[in-house]
Amino acid sequence: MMNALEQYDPQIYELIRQEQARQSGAIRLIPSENYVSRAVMLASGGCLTNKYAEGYPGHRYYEGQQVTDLIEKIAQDRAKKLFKADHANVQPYSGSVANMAAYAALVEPGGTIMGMSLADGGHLTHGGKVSFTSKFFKSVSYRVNPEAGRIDFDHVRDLAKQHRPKLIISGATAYPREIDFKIFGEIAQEVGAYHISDIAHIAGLVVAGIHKSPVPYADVVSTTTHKTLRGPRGGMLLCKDEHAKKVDRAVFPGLQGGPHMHTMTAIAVAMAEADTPEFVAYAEQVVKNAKALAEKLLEYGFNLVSGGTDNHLILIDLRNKNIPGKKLAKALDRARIVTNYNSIPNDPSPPANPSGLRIGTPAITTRGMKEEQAREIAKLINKVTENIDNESVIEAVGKEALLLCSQFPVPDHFIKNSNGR
Ligand code: DSN
Repeated sequence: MMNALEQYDPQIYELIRQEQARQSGAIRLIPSENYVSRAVMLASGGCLTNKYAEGYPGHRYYEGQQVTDLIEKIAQDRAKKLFKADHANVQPYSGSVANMAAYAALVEPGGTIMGMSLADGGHLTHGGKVSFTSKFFKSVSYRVNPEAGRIDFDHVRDLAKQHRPKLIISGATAYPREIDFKIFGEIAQEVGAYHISDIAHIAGLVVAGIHKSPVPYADVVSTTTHKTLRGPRGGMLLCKDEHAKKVDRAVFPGLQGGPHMHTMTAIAVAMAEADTPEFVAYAEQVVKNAKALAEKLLEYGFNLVSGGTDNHLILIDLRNKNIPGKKLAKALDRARIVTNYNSIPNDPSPPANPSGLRIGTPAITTRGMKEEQAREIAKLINKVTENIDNESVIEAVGKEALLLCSQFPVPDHFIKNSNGR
């Protein structure tokens, strides 16, 4: 495929080659990123990109669905098995659309939704001020406890009782601790709200059994497919049978037209990969690596929101280092360590130049790195932090990072194929 691209569009071929080199020559710590297998890559770049399939298997608005129906059913079945859910919709283009569809399925426009504040680790689509989720719905946000950096369920319950939302969203995008979905389910029941759980970040940890699944406690579970779950860029909704029709109608024809069949095909492949002991071992290592990285950072005097991590991500509060998150993220990027600057709870600085840095371990774990390398990475982060204005040190760290990358090349395959290879 790449040979054909080189021949027909050398300019784009060259840029893809450069991006591939960047991904392989950098320590990628953005917690929502990963490396997919060659099998996932092939499926997402295959001929299914040519097919329109508006509707659902057996009920399409276009002919020629002999193969697409089979693929969508396989993707649905694999997702249902993996997440132990009654129903799966594998059509959402992304997590944002999946969330919007879940809300639209259960709440009338103008109804009240309640999610974690963006500033405290929630996602834009959990009712963030600038998101359409707060324009089409009335949004109420719960905060984390400012000292502990953790969800305060008394506060969530009080707010729910005060505002009587139609739905409560559990889940986050920058929250380093395990979330008790059962309590969220109980609070939702107490106030007569639906419970939607967004597990985009931790889906891989949930299917591996490391974090408890929200499926028994939520009306609808929303996820992306590309973070810890290690599939292509996409979204998915899981729900109880009673909500299946409403959820399906909200996705199509409510919010989307034809599903991206190539992505769905790759999701099917990723679901099979996630249903293996190798995936469980990877997910366990993701958390071990995050804990090792967090412990070493603490030793270097970094303040971590909530004091550490239970999952794949770490949120560093940089105020004691007197370095804005953006400045450190940019310096680290020059040193081949890729992170993202992020708000911390009660951040005195604005989101465009916040006080935090968000890092995570899915991608380095996929490369085979373990606790020893996680600690080494903490050392490199510290070196850049302590020499933030010294370009020659930053360059030297970049060389160390490149060496580490060369020792852990990006693998093509993560699981044995059916021939045992
Ligand atoms: N904003 C993405 C992330 O990086 O967490 C989630 O959509």
